[in-house]
Amino acid sequence: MFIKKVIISSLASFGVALGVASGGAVAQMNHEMPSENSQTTQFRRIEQPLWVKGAVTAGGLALVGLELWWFLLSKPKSQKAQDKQGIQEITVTVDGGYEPSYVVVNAGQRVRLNFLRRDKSSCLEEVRLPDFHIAKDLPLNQVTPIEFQPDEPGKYTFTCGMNMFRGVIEVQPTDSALQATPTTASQSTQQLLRTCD
Ligand SMILES: [Cu+2]
Repeated sequence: MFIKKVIISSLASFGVALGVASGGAVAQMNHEMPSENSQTTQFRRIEQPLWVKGAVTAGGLALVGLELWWFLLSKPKSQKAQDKQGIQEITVTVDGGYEPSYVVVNAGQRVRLNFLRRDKSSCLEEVRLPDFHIAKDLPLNQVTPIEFQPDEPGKYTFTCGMNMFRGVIEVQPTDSALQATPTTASQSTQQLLRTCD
């Protein structure tokens, strides 16, 4: 949300600067050229066609809408790990980031993340789970399983070796009441977004 604030404040300051500049120009015009004739010859108003004004306005509104969608409505796709013989298993594809980048698991049960690295860049050759003291190299086009057991509910991150790409592991409490609520994932995503403020 920091970026959004920067954009909004830069837009606001641009608007203020524009207002001050045009106000100054009007004052100057009135002061130096009292004659209406010279004013019209030197500062002829160029009337823009209506469709140009409309297109510029529509373009601006579309950009504002896109920005709002990007910062407020786009959510990371969350995916729940599947129980396979007592281990919660999920495949995470590593290709220009992590897919899924938001993994939901249950507390108190072993987790196996199968990292499939498709990205050649050295940036993604290592994956780290600092909360579980895990750092592992991912060979290209291979599945590298990483196992750990999360006992405490909460949100844990996994990142590339340089901390540029990241994903989230949400560990849910094992209470059956919480698990049964289908909205839990999206609610917690919103909570996560709020903590970014
Ligand atoms: Cu990196």
